[in-house]
Amino acid sequence: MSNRANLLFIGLPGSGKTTFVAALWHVLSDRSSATALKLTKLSGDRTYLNQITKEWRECSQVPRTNLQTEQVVVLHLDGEGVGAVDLSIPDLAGEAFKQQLTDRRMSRHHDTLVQNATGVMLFLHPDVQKGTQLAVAQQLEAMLPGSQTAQATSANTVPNTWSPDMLPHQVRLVELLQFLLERAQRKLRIAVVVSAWDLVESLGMSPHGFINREIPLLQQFLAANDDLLDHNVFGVSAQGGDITDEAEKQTLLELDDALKRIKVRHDQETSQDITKPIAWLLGGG
Ligand SMILES: Nc1nc2c(ncn2[C@@H]2O[C@H](COP(=O)(O)OP(=O)(O)OP(=O)(O)O)[C@@H](O)[C@H]2O)c(=O)[nH]1
Ligand SMILES: [Mg+2]
Repeated sequence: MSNRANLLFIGLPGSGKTTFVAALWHVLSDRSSATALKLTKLSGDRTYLNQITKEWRECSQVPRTNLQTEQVVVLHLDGEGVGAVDLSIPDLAGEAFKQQLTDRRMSRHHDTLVQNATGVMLFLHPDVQKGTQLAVAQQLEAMLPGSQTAQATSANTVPNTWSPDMLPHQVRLVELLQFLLERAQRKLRIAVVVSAWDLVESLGMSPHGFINREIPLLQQFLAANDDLLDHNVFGVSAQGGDITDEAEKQTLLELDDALKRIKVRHDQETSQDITKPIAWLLGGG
């Protein structure tokens, strides 16, 4: 008998959810590498998985998920410390999470997914830190009476009224987690996945170190709520590199085995096992 488990992948648009699912399906269906979780059988409609994994293999951009293209992926897995499990993972649109922030409402469908979630994977792309927050702060400063730059500030550089678009990235992530905790019925395991890890690995930090330094509000929120959640942080390069850079894309395509593109960093350990964060969410590791 298999247990049933439901994971919830959350993250803003472009945070790497679909790319992760595509690489995961490649690894599971390829079966040639040692992974914490293995596929036990194939069943259900695999059209979506095969389509995104084909794009992934070809180093093409996986299509952005929108509210119409959201799919639920079901995987039959087995692993040490986890046992046989029928795992369901909806590939949701980041757009839906963005709407939760602007409308402060969650659809009934999302609410059901939250209530049934065994574990949550929170995706964040390391590049989104590059925002305009400093520019906004400078504009606000210029508006203060007595500011040296106040005279030079023309009407069109004065910021408009506040809008949710101005929310810093880490505030958005904490908001998304607050929505979850409010609706979840039990203590949740949350795996934070810093996607596109290849872009930041040269900084020499561990994934924990990275969010500590770059996204401290999120780190503090996770630590302060340890009565409601258990968390862990992984750095995952699911694609292996920047496919918008032609030379880098060629290097990735020339690898004799696409599995070698994947890198998963956890604390000081680096592996190619993309099932690790899922195994941890399911109680293994
Ligand atoms: N450099 C690098 N970029 C990556 C990696 N994985 C994903 N990306 C890029 O990050 C972005 C994430 O894309 P998706 O996987 O579609 O993100 P998503 O969270 O599914 O987005 P929505 O469907 O809009 O919710 C894309 O531009 C990818 O090319 C990686 O391992 N390395
Ligand atoms: Mg997507």
